[in-house]
Amino acid sequence: MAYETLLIETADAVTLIRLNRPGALNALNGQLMDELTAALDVAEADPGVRCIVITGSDRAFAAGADIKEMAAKSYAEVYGEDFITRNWERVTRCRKPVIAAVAGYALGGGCELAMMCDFIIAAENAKFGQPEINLAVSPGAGGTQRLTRFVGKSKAMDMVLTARMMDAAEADRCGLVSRVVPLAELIPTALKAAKKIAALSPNAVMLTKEMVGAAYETPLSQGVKLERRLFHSLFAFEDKAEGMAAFIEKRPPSFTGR
Ligand code: DAK
Repeated sequence: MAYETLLIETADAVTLIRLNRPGALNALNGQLMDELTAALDVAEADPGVRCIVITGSDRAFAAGADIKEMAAKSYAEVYGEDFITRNWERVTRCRKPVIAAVAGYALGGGCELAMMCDFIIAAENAKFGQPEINLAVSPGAGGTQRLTRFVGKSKAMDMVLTARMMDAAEADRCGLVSRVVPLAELIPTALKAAKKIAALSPNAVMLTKEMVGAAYETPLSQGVKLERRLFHSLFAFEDKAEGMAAFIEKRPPSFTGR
């Protein structure tokens, strides 16, 4: 498929998806979200891809849903076409790990998209915000829920009610991002993390991702029970024997995904 709003490269089992609407600070319009959905479908279906990185430009990860596209939409239209739900949540259904590499603005739907990924690596110039209240709407792609789980009620309320942006240092302090690096090191750092993940046993990676994801959806006792069951299930794969034998034999493991 030819993409008009994305730039995509795959190397070393990692697909790097770059949001690419430079004239609109990567505002997330219907075409971009359709293409992102298609690109994630392709990466998920390709057994040669083990990890995905989503990034934007140095100036903007994404400045939100496309306001110019949304402005003319009526209630009947957004409800009728299942606006947002239809094509915004593919990343939350990825079984393979997805890293957001964020430089510049990650606002509104851009912040929500980053939070849908498994973890966020931020450049020092990153700015996160949910400024929808300025437009007399609210976050609509999970922002009130995921941001609150990441940063707690007080900061989430502050951000969604005042539209205040959080810089990378504050995002690091409050756990919204996993690490902050100089802008020039953002993509190399994200790709290094992705390649490390891609070299591991894919079943262990996907099941471990599922376990951490469950921490957001289940009470502790249920989450721990799920973890135990999935941990046991990892013993069914040949990769478990290989990983442990390689350690004992003091050699690098060779994982097959079986
Ligand atoms: N949409 C469309 N165009 C945008 C845009 C956006 N979100 N953000 C920036 N642009 C465009 C600007 O219009 C400008 O285009 P031209 O005028 O050159 O044609 C170009 O990008 C450069 O922007 P600026 O000239 O404004 O650049 P500055 O450096 O001066 O300012 C800024 C950067 C990021 C502070 C500013 O552009 C800005 O405040 N942008 C809007 C940020 C924002 O409000 N984002 C939240 C969008 S609302 C829903 C689900 C989800 C949502 C809503 C409903 N439902 C389920 C119903 C989500 C909503 C949102 O995300």
